[in-house]
Amino acid sequence: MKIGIVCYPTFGGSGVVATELGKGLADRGHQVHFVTYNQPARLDLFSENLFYHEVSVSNYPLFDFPPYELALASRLVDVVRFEKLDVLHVHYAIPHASAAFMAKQILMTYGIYIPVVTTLHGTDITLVGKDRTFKPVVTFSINKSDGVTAVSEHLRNDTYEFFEIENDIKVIPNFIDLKRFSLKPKDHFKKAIAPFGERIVVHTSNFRKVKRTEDVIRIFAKLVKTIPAKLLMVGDGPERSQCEQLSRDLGVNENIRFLGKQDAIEEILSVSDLFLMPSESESFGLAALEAMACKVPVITSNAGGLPELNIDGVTGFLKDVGDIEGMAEKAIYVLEDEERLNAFKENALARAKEFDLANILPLYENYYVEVIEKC
Ligand code: GMT
Repeated sequence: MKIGIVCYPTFGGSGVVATELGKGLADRGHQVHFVTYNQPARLDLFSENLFYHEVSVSNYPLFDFPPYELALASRLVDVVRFEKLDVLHVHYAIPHASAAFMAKQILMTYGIYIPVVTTLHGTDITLVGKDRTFKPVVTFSINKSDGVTAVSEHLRNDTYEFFEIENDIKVIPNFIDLKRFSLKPKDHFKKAIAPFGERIVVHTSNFRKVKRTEDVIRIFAKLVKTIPAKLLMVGDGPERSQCEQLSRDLGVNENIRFLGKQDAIEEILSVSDLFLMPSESESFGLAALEAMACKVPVITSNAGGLPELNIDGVTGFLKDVGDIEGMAEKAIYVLEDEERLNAFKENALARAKEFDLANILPLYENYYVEVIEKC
């Protein structure tokens, strides 16, 4: 198939899923065309089946707000017409699904019908979508898509609850490339970070409010009273400086390293013993899956789709949002006993394997075929 992919080209979950999906489809012989405003962060390889079409928006002084959606729609018309695409797969409702709708309408004037599949990733529904400003556009673009997928049952149910949706929504969960995300021999790195054999706790995110990064610091401050440990905070974003200040206020800054944005996340996860994700909302929790694939158990909140990934008492623990005490208690429980920790590590990996790219990719391929045949 010739598949167009539209996504945010950033390190964020939806961009990562879209890029890894495109790379996987290209490996299986499909021709994949990315249409975005920047080269996607993980589109770092050359393949005869991968193409990248940049969307550039004019900076004409009249435009206080450069019209990205229109530029994207125009580019999509071009790419679909001249590359003869079979299907467009847009990740994130705003503005990608609405731009795709506009492109589809324009293409009809050329006698072309391009099927559009929209994947909902979470923040487009839970945060952005519920803002009344966007609600009509999100509802319309979901209903006008030829196929709609959501990354968890929970997100699917939320979408039906908050929007008037007439379309079927198919759940296709996030996936993991186990060739990249697996335990790497990084003992020298572990020694440098934890020279006295301390446990290594890790958090990776974009440090937005929804991630409750201050909870991570508070949980760590509690557990380090009982368990000698180090905390690695990976990523960057608006909450980082508050977290740095909080770690000083709680007197645990000597045991915490803020590493900023990192490409080789799998190497950091490979030296880690426990992953913390106390998010306010999380449609799936790709970062937790990445940790589990590197044999790291996870303590997460029970928000959103996290219970569909993290099995309570098996791959880690689930606690209510904001239950810092409960999360710290479970973190200590997992970390205090070597044998128990190893059992949790094995379970985490076994669960991650269920989300292997090789299992999930055919679900998308079959869905494209189903949607194309229906149109
Ligand atoms: O987590 C983020 O803030 C990034 C966000 C995004 O929109 O790119 O990630 C969302 O999509 C990921 C891929 O489907 C999911 O694994 C994340 O759980 C989801 N984030 C939230 O729901 C907060």
